[in-house]
Amino acid sequence: MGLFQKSYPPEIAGRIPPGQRLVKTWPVLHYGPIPTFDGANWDLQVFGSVEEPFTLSFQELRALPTVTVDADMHCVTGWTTLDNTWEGVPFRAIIERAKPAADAKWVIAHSAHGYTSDLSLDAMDDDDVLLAWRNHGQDLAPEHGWPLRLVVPKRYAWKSAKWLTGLEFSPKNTRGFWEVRGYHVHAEPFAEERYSYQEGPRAELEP
Ligand SMILES: Nc1nc2c(c(=O)[nH]1)N[C@H]1C(S)=C(S)[C@@H](COP(=O)(O)O)O[C@H]1N2
Ligand SMILES: [Mo]
Repeated sequence: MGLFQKSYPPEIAGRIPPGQRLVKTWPVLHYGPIPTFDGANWDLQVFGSVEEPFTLSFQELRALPTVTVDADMHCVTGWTTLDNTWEGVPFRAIIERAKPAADAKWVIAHSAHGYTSDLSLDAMDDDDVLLAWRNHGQDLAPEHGWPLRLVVPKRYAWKSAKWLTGLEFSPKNTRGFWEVRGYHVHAEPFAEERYSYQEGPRAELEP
């Protein structure tokens, strides 16, 4: 603990990863413009190394059973927010329907304007990972990812792609937008996995 590290009450201190600070507002952070949404032309494609690739229209997406997940959010620039209530479709429902092939080890999230993020299937196959369209009981604002964003609470928030348009299962990793720019493939906040130089030599091969 450095001299300038802010200290938090014990009940929340354990939820703030090293090098992070708690903020009360919800910052907006992304690269590039906010895409416009047109429900008639929107779809989500689930493809790659799966037995049952499928595409969901906006209506089909919104007809699926939903869950509510209470999760913290950690941006690698240093801010953390606690107790974000997300609503949407659990990623495990996508896994069940798509049936990943035995060799699928990675999931590449694709979103508007070519933004991508790569996650191990191990990281994605968790009960708090979801495709969300509501936060704290309200539809997501366009700047927070409407109509659909990925939420992976146990990874730095750049992995949680806003304006999600596709989920690609793959035996091999393809580094995402930030991962090719020097950020970590696994990105676990409590291990402070911020940068690619911290990765082991096989981080991209063995999830
Ligand atoms: N499509 C897309 N998703 C994105 C980003 C982006 O630039 N484009 N930025 C990421 C980063 S760095 C963070 S911290 C979170 C921020 O989400 P918020 O703006 O809803 O707080 O979105 C992530 N998802
Ligand atoms: Mo971020």
